[in-house]
Amino acid sequence: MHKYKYTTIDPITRIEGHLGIEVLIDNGIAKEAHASGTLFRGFEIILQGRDPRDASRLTQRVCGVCPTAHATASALCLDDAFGITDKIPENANFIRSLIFGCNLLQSHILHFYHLAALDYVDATKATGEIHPFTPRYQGDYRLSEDINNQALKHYIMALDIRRKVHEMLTIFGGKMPHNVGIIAGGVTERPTEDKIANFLARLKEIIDFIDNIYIADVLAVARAYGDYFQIGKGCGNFLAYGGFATAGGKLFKSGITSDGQKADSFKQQNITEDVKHSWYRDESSGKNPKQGETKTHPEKETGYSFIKAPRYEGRVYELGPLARTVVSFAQDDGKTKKMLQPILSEFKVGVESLFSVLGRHAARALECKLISENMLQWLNGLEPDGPISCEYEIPQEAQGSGLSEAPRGSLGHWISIKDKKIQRYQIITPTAWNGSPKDDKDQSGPIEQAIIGTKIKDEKNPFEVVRIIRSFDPCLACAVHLINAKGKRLGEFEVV
Ligand code: NFE
Repeated sequence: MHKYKYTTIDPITRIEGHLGIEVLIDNGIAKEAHASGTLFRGFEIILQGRDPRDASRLTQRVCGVCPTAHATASALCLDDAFGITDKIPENANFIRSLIFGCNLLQSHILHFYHLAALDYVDATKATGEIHPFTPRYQGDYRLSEDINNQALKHYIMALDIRRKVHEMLTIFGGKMPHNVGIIAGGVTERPTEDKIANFLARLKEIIDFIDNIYIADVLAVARAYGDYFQIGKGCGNFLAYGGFATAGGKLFKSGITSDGQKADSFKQQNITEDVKHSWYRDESSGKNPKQGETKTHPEKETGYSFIKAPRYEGRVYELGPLARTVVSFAQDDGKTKKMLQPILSEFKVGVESLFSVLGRHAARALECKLISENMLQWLNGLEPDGPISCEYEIPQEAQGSGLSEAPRGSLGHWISIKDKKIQRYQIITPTAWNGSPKDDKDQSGPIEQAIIGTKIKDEKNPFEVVRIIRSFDPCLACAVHLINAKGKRLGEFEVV
């Protein structure tokens, strides 16, 4: 009989939310991985029977980290259902992008410095203290003392930068989290010269931080941990809905690719959600979110997660900053190619090496550069006397969808309206894709696939596993909700 070592990390700390991972290790290799979202969300149920306009307020409560992504997707969804997508004034498009862009920047900076960096930076070297930097693993910290100390200073500096990005968001969004600026039909806040100047003053400092500190720190980590260009590849399929309307189309391109060289167009009717291994009733399996249902079945024996398994044409796809970068690269996007080239040259790697732990961190930092620089154009495009919203009537019956990007990948909202009320609402978050369990064909989800096959050097300190998981920046608050408290368990036992 085969004896496996079976490692459970639950919860994974320094991520957003509560994710449990079980990894089956055989002779130092991860043979099997189960990603489990052990909380139930249920916003789809809360929304039934409500005024459709409530969606932009309530769905933001799905998560305090990416609420503006939900505000954006729900506003697009309502615009579509109300038949006003083409009537949204340019001012409103720019202000929506500015509000959402702030949130994306803040989220990426949060992820690198306050969630992921301590996998690479040894906080105890400078402070001599383990607390409050726990839990942490022992061993594989490779940065020189100087770079390590500098990174710790930047850890503190990044807190201040995030505060300033929040302030920037409130100029047009009113507050953070859960802005009140983005609504169906446009936005609530008029652009004034004062507000534009206020935004700009902060933006210059943020751009400076991204260009000279954030990107430099990611490169410093990449130089010391170069083997992580080969670790955590995952499914190798990438999908992006596209986002951030600009004058020349979308800043983030829409599409799918499997090699980073050639992209195909994305069609939302090809999305389905499987539930064979999720705690939902089997009759809702395989449905497109337009017809999607949320019927829980927590006792289901084949289930191991409250996350469904979203698939595209029945295949597993990774979403997120890396997916957006690769999808744009495959479409020959000049800005993306220009940003990536110095990295590919310095590390002497091809685009396929970006399908990795380090590729995900690099893509996140680079898209901060892209967004922050585009903010200057969006600010310049504002017309203080121009309109900020359009009129509409809530239809008696309608359907709509709102596809956007979120910090962690593509985000979709779908609505059906009946008697002017929400009849059905479905949300598929990026972490639902990336953190999904196996599907009806037993294909493992993207994070699971990225772990399977990985060599684990020290099973008591499974750096590889947590670095892979955190490179996806999972947010289980987004994917699932409602706590079913479980303690931390990190150990080994034999499965016979
Ligand atoms: Ni809670 Fe979210 C993002 C969304 S992830 S953070 O980004 O949508 O599923």
